[in-house]
Amino acid sequence: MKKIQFGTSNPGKLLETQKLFAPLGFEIEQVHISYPELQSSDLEEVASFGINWIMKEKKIEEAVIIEDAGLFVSALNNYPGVFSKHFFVTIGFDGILRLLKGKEDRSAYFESCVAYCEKGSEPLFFKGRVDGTIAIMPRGHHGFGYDPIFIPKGAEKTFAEMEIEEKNKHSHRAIALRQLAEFLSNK
Ligand code: ITT
Repeated sequence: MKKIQFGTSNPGKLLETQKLFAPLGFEIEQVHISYPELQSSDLEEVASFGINWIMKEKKIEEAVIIEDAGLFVSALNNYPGVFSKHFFVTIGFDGILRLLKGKEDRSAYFESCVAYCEKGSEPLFFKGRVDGTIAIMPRGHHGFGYDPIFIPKGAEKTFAEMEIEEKNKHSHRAIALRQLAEFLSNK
């Protein structure tokens, strides 16, 4: 089984990635490497800085991925976006629901940028986006982060009401990871 290390502190991201790659014969191993997060409004810039820093500073066995993601809410001028983690740990998804009270436009999207790098090669980037709406009330107990308030387009459930396999049919992360999987299977 081929191994890819995943530099993440987020067990939810890890599980979603493992579920998607297991049938393809890849073992995804979590590694705890914290890397500096660039202050930029562009996820790819953040991921690019992170992966280049890791390849320079850390010992990678064969290949590594990192992922940066965020929730972009239209009525909040696309906030929290790249600040999604900070917003989540300080104000939480309740804060989004409060800010959207009385607003008609509840559209939002999640975006993901996956950076992948093999030892001795240049990093590659894969992006995914899922459009949807912010629910009126939080629903569901699966997943992490903003999952209880995000309903992807074409679904009625929030991400938190879905098992991982179902979330992976829709999610920004799965869209980006499937492109990486396709790249790896064509190598
Ligand atoms: P890393 O260690 O991999 O960086 P993280 O949780 O810090 O994990 P990000 O920096 O990408 O991840 O932060 C993005 C935040 O956006 C994350 O903490 C969640 O609050 C939110 N988020 C991203 N993807 C999500 C998803 O699929 N479902 C719910 N919330 C998500």
